[in-house]
Amino acid sequence: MTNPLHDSLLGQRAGQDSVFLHLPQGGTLSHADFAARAAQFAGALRAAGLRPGDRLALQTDKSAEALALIFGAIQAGIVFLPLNTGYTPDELCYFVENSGARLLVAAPGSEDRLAGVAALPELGLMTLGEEGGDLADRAADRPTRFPTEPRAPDDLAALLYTSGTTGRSKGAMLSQQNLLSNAQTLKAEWRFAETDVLLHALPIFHTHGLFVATNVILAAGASMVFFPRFDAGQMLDWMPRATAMMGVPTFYTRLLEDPRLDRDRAATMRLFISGSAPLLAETHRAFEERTGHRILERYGMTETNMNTSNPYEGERRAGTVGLPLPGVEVRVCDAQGRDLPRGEIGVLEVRGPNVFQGYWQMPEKTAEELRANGFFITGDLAVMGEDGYVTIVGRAKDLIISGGYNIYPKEIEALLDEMPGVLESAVVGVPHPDFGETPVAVLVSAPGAEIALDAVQAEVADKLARFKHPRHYEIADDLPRNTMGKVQKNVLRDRFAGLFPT
Ligand code: MCA
Ligand code: AMP
Repeated sequence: MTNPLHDSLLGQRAGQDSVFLHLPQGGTLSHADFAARAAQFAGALRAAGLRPGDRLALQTDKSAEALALIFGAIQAGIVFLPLNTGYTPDELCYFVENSGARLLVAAPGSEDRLAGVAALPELGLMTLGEEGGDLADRAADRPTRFPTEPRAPDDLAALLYTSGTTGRSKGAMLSQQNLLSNAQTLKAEWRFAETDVLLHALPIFHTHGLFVATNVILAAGASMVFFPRFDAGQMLDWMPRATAMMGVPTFYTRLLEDPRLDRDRAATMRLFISGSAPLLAETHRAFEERTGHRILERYGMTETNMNTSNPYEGERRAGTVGLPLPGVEVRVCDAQGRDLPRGEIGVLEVRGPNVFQGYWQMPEKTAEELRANGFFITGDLAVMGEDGYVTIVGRAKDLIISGGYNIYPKEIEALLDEMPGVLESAVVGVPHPDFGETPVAVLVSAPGAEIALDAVQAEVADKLARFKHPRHYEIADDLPRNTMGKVQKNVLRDRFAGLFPT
């Protein structure tokens, strides 16, 4: 095999007329059509001067074209970094600079908005959208076959930015083998086959939508209904033509709000999978009552792909993330990395072919989170039962998960602390009926100063993606602290727990 990820996912089906994508706006795309378009993108990237190992940044709307670009990059040995479409130019600059990307691909019409980013040295800017763009035009002129670039299993395929357990975003280096091994394991564990039709409404700039959903479907030779975004009504329209769905918990709570969701509508479905954030046991039960299906919950991270899953056959236990996947070692440890007995709460550590290669150009950060013996410290607090089922009980890291998107309080606090009149700030996650959790900001004013909340919110809107914006601000005299002087975020969480009734 020359390029294991390309060959196993797309290459082996490149000549097949079988459907890969059902497009809700009309029509389908076969494996052969998709492979041909990916090859054209591979050619266009090469013609633009990108060599194997170079980085390609993309902030594009979800479309078949954007997906084909990603698979073109894989075929050409180019390392891609997909970026949340909600990121502001300020946020984007960091990722592009840090990764040393040679090319940024963005939506047509975004050139003015991205002028500051495009001014970075040695960076090209091209556009791509559902309806075209200059990269699409260039690709149209390229041959529909491309000589696949040979890659070794440890060669990098993608850089996915995540803040990990602390601080500024870091590029998680994912190798060909990391991605392929996980796709093959999940395909087998979840019994995906050519007859499956997946409802795909996740974004394709994160592990869940790209590596879990798309790679598993390709590995199985199955097809997916490729929605531009999640819309409960549209999902329900398509459900009778599908067999499986993958989603974050918000998908499930929103589906439950629609009275059309019932046993009949879900009659052709064989599997509903949830992940990226905790699924409430209550949602699990309500979904089973309405549809007769027990949601299969699994657990993973950007750095590790998927680690544990409830079983396909066997008990899908609400409130747990199931058992370690085959080939993945999972242990619950104390802070020194010593194994704790079953039933005790500790930090979850994982090791296996799924675990990433480290953080891009940050060897110290890598050493802090990836032990010399190969175990990765997830920062999630968990307990493992006698029967091996893992339950995530909390987080040792300061992280908020809103609708499946990660928000790092530190990033928001750093911005708030710089605002005129602000002495200090604290951001905490509180329960939210739709997003699971949402950030709330507490601001303390400097002596004699007054905080202009309008100005604070305007600055937040300018600098940070919408999903990170606190949904509530409070001005307080001080922050609760323990005897060591550390801010007691749990006190703040309790104080605001009932702000958004769930
Ligand atoms: C959109 N908004 C959000 C979110 N999404 N705010 C907070 N949290 C969010 N997740 C903003 C919108 O910009 C909008 O702003 C307002 O909130 C309401 O938008 P709405 O129409 O309700 O949102 P939506 O477009 O329907 O999106 C909600 C969503 C979406 C469907 C839950 O966020 C989503 O697809 N989430 C999935 C994320 C995901 O794939 N995570 C996997 C990460 P305004 O009001 O100003 O217009 S991978 C991972 O975690 C690991 C590896 C794993 O285990 O999978
Ligand atoms: P990310 O950094 O986007 O890869 O997010 C990974 C984090 O999401 C994990 O470290 C967990 O905190 C959380 N997560 C993912 N799946 C689950 C799940 N099923 N239950 C609870 N938390 C989860």
